[in-house]
Amino acid sequence: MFTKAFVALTSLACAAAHGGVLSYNIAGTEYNGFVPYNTPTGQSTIQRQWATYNPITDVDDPNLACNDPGTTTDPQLTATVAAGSTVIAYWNNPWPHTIGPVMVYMANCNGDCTSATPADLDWFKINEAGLISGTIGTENRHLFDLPGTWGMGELVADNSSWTVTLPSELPNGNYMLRHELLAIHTANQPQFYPECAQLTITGGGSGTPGPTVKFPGGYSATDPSIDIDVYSQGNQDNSTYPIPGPPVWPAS
Ligand SMILES: *[C@@H]1O[C@H](CO)[C@@H](O)[C@H](O)[C@H]1NC(C)=O
Ligand SMILES: *[C@@H]1O[C@H](CO)[C@@H](O)[C@H](O)[C@H]1NC(C)=O
Ligand SMILES: [Cu+2]
Repeated sequence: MFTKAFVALTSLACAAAHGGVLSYNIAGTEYNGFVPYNTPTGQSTIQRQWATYNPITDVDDPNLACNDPGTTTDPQLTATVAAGSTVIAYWNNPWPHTIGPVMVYMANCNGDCTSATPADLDWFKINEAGLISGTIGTENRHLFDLPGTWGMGELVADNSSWTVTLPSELPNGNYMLRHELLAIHTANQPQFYPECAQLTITGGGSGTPGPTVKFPGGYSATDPSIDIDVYSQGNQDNSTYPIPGPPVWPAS
């Protein structure tokens, strides 16, 4: 009895420390996400499955593309939306981390996304926000040093949500949409929070999205923006944080 209560408490505390995207607003329509910790049976959403609130901590994790397990729901849904529309992703509220970049990727499924394997897709980045102001460090060491403000901090300030505009240049087709938070508040231990949802784009343009990367594959464990200690002395004065991954398409 005592043991059971202890286990329940620790798993709650663990879940409260992390999380993921719980729902989406796509061009004004609300879509529920997959509910982790619940049985997949009977769950039918536009989101790919994710089992726990825990982060992925290794750039080579086979589930880096669409979280663990990243499989389809039954039946798997897909949201139809016009290119140029707004997508709002809602994380568990309040999202517990404020240090690190926010990135949004897409990949053409070249057919039905429901039969796509996330690790095989070619991902291009459509949005990112890294160090917005101040320094990487969190200490106010000098009179004019400001602790950094990050994309993830803006996400928390914006009701733990992230708003992105789907490029109007996107050609029509079926796409996987991938939101990713990279939390770097633990020294030299990145936390990746990827979440995927299936979209069918209509009213699109004739752009050529790219450059593309695979996940895993797109990130290196030795990238100084991934293997980073935000508490190091050098980073207290460092106001340059290159966001990992490819440049945003289309270039602005
Ligand atoms: C804030 O986020 C919650 C979901 O976490 C959502 O239900 C609510 O509508 C949002 N509030 C605003 C003002 O957007
Ligand atoms: C600032 O931090 C970035 C990201 O870790 C790193 O690439 C860069 O070399 C650092 N700059 C200095 C001057 O230390
Ligand atoms: Cu966490």
